[in-house]
Amino acid sequence: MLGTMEELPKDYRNSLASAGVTPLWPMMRKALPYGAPEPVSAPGFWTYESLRPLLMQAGELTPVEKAERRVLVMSDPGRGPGAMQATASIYLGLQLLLPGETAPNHIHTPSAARIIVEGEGGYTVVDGEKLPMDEGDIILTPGGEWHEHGHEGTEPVVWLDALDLPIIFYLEGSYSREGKDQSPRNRPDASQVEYLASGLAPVREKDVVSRPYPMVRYPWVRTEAALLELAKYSDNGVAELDYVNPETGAPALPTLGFTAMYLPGGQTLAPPLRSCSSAIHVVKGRGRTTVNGETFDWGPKDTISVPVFAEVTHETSEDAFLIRVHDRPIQETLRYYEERKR
Ligand code: 1HN
Repeated sequence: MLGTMEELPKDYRNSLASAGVTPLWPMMRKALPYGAPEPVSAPGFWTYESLRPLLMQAGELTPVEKAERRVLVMSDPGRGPGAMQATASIYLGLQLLLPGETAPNHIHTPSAARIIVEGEGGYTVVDGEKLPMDEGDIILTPGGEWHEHGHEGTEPVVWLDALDLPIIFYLEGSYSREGKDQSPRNRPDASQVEYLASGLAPVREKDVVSRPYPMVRYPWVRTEAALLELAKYSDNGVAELDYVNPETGAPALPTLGFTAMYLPGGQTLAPPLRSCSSAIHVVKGRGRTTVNGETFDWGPKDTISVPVFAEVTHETSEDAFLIRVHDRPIQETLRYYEERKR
């Protein structure tokens, strides 16, 4: 047993505090738990059915000009009400844009990605490139890239934002700047022009380097088709594909990775325990997922959060397509990503 704070004489503790120091040994086990981390985060579950009416109400209560981004943030149950994060590293929020509205151009240090949940006619402009928002698409707005949203359709558009904000905030690195509206280039985005086929990239002149994020939109139609094709040749019918930078193969963002999953109906899947935390968003299908003994019955557009090293079991009642957002890339960079077989 390590010594505790209470064992130390009161006047000694006061002297330590006055000197601006604190003893390590009473905090040693908290700072370095044995064998595995002890997460604060708890499993979370947000149904679209419960959040959609609240989001539409936000649309009535708060004009977009007074919100800049009209978002309901998913609070980690382990941190409680008001928490601005879903796991230690992942911020999740549902954002609403009504027809004709715009969300102004800005730039910031955290990186973001959005998964389109509902609606047609929404778009994001990233670094001059106008990206249509179709359901299931992933659109990246990496740190340091100007971005703004607009809506040319007739019904509400909703998307799920995932950001590395908790990390950048913890590093005291989070800030933004506002800018003038961008003038979108009059050309379809790179996913529709330059990166139409996996394995093919545009020819570049000598010494011309590609942009750090050459493709910031991943159309869902292509993801779904690729999953179904891969699943045909998989032993258990399950298929998983990572979203990568098409020039380098690197994860979509430096901090966050995105994995598309196809699970056929009637399947039980118990992935390894992972050192990364995740959020799982249901694009289509139904099933039940147990996270550390908590069971969530999910359907289309629902979202689950998974703390580090959680025991996860998925059971599908229908063919299901999921997108998993995770912080494996940052853990790989820091060289501690780990998987443990169950
Ligand atoms: C942001 O820029 C967006 O651009 C969404 O849509 C959510 C949450 C925190 C900080 C910046 C967006 C955000 C955000």
